[in-house]
Amino acid sequence: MNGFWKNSSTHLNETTDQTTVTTAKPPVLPACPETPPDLKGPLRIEFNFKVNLDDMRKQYSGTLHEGGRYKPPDCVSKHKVAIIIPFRNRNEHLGYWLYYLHPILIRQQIDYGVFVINQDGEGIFNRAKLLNAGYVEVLKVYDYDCFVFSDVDLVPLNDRNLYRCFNNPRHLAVAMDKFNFRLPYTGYYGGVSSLSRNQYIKINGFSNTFWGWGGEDDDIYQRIVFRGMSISRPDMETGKYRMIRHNRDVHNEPNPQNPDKLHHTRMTMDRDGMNTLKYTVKKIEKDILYTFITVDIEAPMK
Ligand code: BGN
Repeated sequence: MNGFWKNSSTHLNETTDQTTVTTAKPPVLPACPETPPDLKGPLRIEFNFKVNLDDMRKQYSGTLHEGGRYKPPDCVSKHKVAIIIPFRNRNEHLGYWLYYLHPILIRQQIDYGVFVINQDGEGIFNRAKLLNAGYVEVLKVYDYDCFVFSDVDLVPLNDRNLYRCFNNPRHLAVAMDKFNFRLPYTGYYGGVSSLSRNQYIKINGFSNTFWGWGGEDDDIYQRIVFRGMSISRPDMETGKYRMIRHNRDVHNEPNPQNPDKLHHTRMTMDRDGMNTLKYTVKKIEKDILYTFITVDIEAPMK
């Protein structure tokens, strides 16, 4: 027996014989189980320490791949998920987010990547337009079929809240501490949500025209309803979130024009969305913990 293996490896160096190539193939991995086996349930989340990103980079160097990407090593995940985070000037929040979310997402056994979409310049912030740009950019990287859109200041309190896609668009952040662990209103779709590629295409993506704070999530909710879909949600225990406290960004003040726009969503959604998106990529930085994409979204000044 020993002799046989010895001979065939010597053989490998000398010729590219078909049978030798076949024996060198890696084993076929099984599909990951529907329910990830190592979830812990409720988690303790605190924001009272400093996150050291360099320590994390070392810790994850053998686990994550360049650009903040992960694949379970011992099974094939059927969930190819891009996590898209709209961003500007919130490095401290991003540290906590990465610190808590990577281990959770790894336990959830998804094939995922973390993409931070950074708004360039000092213009008014536009969350939904950044999410649209993120959708386009991540599809240039990998064949993602599911998109989780997450604010940078939200960390789940339960790892059974699955960062994947469902038969209907999902709202994940259903019980945030800032709303006393309740939904503020039935049609609330803010914070963290997921849509499959088909669901996103059905609603023409998100609006590009909600500048400043407020209403863009209500607009997404309406798009979903107007296209005949409903919202899928985890139960209120599983859907608990902690928000990192912060002051409002001066470039993200409530915009008094936004509420009225919600009366027109049904009429405008087909001509305001992924089919009218315009932006330019300024820079792409690949870190071991995330991909950081800076985009110019033609933001007006305050
Ligand atoms: C709502 C905002 C949402 C926000 C939630 C929770 C608007 C539109 C006019 C009603 N909607 O009032 O965008 O996520 O509060 O903070 O401002």
